[in-house]
Amino acid sequence: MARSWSLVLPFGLVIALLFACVAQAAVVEYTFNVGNLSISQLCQPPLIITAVNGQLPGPTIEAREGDTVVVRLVNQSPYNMTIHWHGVFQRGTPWSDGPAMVTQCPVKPGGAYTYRFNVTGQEGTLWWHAHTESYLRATVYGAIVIRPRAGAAAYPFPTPDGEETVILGEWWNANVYDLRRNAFLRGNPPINSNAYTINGKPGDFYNCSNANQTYRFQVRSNGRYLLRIINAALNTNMFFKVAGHRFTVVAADAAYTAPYDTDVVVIAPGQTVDALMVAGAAPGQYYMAASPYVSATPPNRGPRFSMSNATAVVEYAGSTTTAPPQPPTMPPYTDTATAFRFFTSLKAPVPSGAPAVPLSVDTRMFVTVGLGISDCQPAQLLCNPTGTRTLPVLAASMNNASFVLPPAGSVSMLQAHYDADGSAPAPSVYTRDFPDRPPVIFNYTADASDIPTLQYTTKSTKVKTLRYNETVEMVLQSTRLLANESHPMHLHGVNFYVLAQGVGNYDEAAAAPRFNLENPQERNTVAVPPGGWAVIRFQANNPGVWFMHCHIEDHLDVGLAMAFEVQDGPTPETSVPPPPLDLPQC
Ligand SMILES: *[C@@H]1O[C@H](CO)[C@@H](O)[C@H](O)[C@H]1NC(C)=O
Ligand SMILES: *[C@@H]1O[C@H](CO)[C@@H](O)[C@H](O)[C@H]1NC(C)=O
Ligand SMILES: *[C@@H]1O[C@H](CO)[C@@H](O)[C@H](O)[C@H]1NC(C)=O
Ligand SMILES: *[C@@H]1O[C@H](CO)[C@@H](O)[C@H](O)[C@H]1NC(C)=O
Ligand SMILES: *[C@@H]1O[C@H](CO)[C@@H](O)[C@H](O)[C@H]1NC(C)=O
Ligand SMILES: *[C@@H]1O[C@H](CO)[C@@H](O)[C@H](O)[C@H]1NC(C)=O
Ligand SMILES: *[C@@H]1O[C@H](CO)[C@@H](O)[C@H](O)[C@H]1NC(C)=O
Ligand SMILES: *[C@@H]1O[C@H](CO)[C@@H](O)[C@H](O)[C@H]1NC(C)=O
Ligand SMILES: *[C@@H]1O[C@H](CO)[C@@H](O)[C@H](O)[C@H]1NC(C)=O
Ligand SMILES: *[C@@H]1O[C@H](CO)[C@@H](O)[C@H](O)[C@H]1NC(C)=O
Ligand SMILES: [Cu+2]
Repeated sequence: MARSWSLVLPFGLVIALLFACVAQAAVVEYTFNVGNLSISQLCQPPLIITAVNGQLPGPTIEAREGDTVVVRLVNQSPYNMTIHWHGVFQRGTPWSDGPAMVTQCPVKPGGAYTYRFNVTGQEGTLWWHAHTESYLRATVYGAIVIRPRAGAAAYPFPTPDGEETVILGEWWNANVYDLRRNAFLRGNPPINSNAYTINGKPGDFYNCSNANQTYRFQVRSNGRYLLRIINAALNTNMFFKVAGHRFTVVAADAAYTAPYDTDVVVIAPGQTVDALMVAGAAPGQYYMAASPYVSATPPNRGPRFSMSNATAVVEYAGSTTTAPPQPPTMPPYTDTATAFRFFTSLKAPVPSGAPAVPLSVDTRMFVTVGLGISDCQPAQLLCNPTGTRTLPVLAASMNNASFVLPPAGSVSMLQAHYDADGSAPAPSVYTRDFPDRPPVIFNYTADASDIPTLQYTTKSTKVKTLRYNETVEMVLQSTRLLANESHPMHLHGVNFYVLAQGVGNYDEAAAAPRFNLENPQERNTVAVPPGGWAVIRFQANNPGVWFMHCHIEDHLDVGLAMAFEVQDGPTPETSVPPPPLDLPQC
């Protein structure tokens, strides 16, 4: 795509016009062929995985703020498929958000659908991934890079000499779809991955020496690099370090932050962190490493994790050293203090003079999040062979509502919302009774592992209905019914401000006076501290149906989700548009 041109005028005068300087928005187009890829990892026999354009990770979408992105998804895989553009607001394009049965029916094998959306009002790193059930996002994911309209020179930090996308992932030596379906049938036992990956490759510590299993990243001595770090892992929070180097965090979830100096980045599933790294060490080779942060206590109650690390190599150009790369010292797997420090240290770049954070709140919600138990679902044949209700299975809930998607073959929630036209009769596939408060008040952070009556939860599809442009404040309170653990809560459709975070039971009288209303971080995914709480605030200025859920796949699968139904505003621009003609039908 031509970004600049030259006008050759008489008298040899050449005037270069930079498109970017006149802030011209472009249309960037991609075709995503989702299909089989045969790949061998960890020295195992080749495995057929589902991938986009034969790549793992899939292609990076590169755009500038204000551009229109058009992606044609062609489903050549054997599975129902959708893609979610994680963190993209989708203002005015709710039918392009992607979660299956929330905003669309899936694209069936052999089908196609074109996603169209603008990336307006956000800059930095986001990512895309499959948003269907059964683990398909383990191999169907990639980066979205949104640069300023005027190019890299317009970053609110020193222009980097280079940029590198660093996508953390998880790898299974198995067909993940079958693996997940079998686990579901047996009552959702967790399944740990065989390796973590950096840009699809596990690195040097996995009992497999194969030159193509380690990602290599070239730097020039004293160069300044922008690392766009994405946690695409299904179930694992990660620590990230580079031996002998420090970082300056400059953005998270495509929102700029005040510069934050650190030697370790902590990143929950769904989150992104942009960090500058100066290659100021002695020329040589250094390991970049990602290791799990296991938030759960007791640890065996959380998603399973493998005690290993993914590595890539940072190599200085021209270095002649033959010494092996130096590894960084990773934090202990259970280092919640380091995670809490990182998560609470990020701030918006400047104290906002204008009231960026909405100060008056229309709706206050207090929402418990956590794991529990439930009855076997009818489809879970292997956990409930006799049809009795005596075998409890793992479940998760928000305010004791354990979310289930509308059944395959019905209609998406957004379609039901659109068809209901904001009036009675109520939409067919959900109810409007998601509670603002927990139905039972209890000591949320007390160990309740021996109180099954509290742990028990039931399945439903409840939404919270909001008027257009309402301001919502939500306290997310972790429960300790089965375990203390961090839940990375992700909201579609808008960003939120993180006003406060803490441990224990939320105490409004103590917390509210200490809210950061000056320069809170803006995010699309907040890691609610284990055994603690987070307070978020957002403006519901995007009509549609927006999923909110834990980004740990094992928790989402068992119901740690809800949805907001945001009603239309007064104008066509503030209303849900008609569905695109090629929107898949169920
Ligand atoms: C893709 O792989 C699956 C096995 O995972 C196989 O059943 C299917 O036939 C393959 N499809 C194509 C188009 O090769
Ligand atoms: C690595 O190389 C082997 C054989 O050389 C190949 O089978 C495999 O697919 C490659 N793996 C990756 C991740 O590129
Ligand atoms: C997307 O951007 C284009 C070009 O600026 C504009 O014409 C269009 O109205 C925008 N679409 C939405 C839904 O805002
Ligand atoms: C490598 O193999 C050894 C011996 O089988 C095993 O103990 C170790 O856990 C393996 N390491 C990884 C990272 O899989
Ligand atoms: C990664 O894990 C291996 C053990 O599996 C350990 O020997 C190595 O030091 C670790 N590397 C880093 C960078 O932490
Ligand atoms: C709630 O439980 C925690 C952890 O067991 C305990 O420290 C705290 O005192 C309890 N709070 C109340 C009000 O009982
Ligand atoms: C959740 O709801 C179920 C079913 O009504 C009830 O048995 C259970 O005690 C409730 N638990 C909590 C924590 O509210
Ligand atoms: C939405 O509400 C905010 C303040 O709460 C106000 O500044 C803004 O103008 C409103 N926007 C619209 C489109 O009504
Ligand atoms: C749960 O977390 C809280 C707050 O971090 C802590 O005080 C408590 O000891 C933890 N409880 C268990 C059982 O791990
Ligand atoms: C795929 O989607 C169709 C229609 O949306 C549905 O009928 C079918 O059951 C789905 N298949 C699977 C394997 O989920
Ligand atoms: Cu979770």
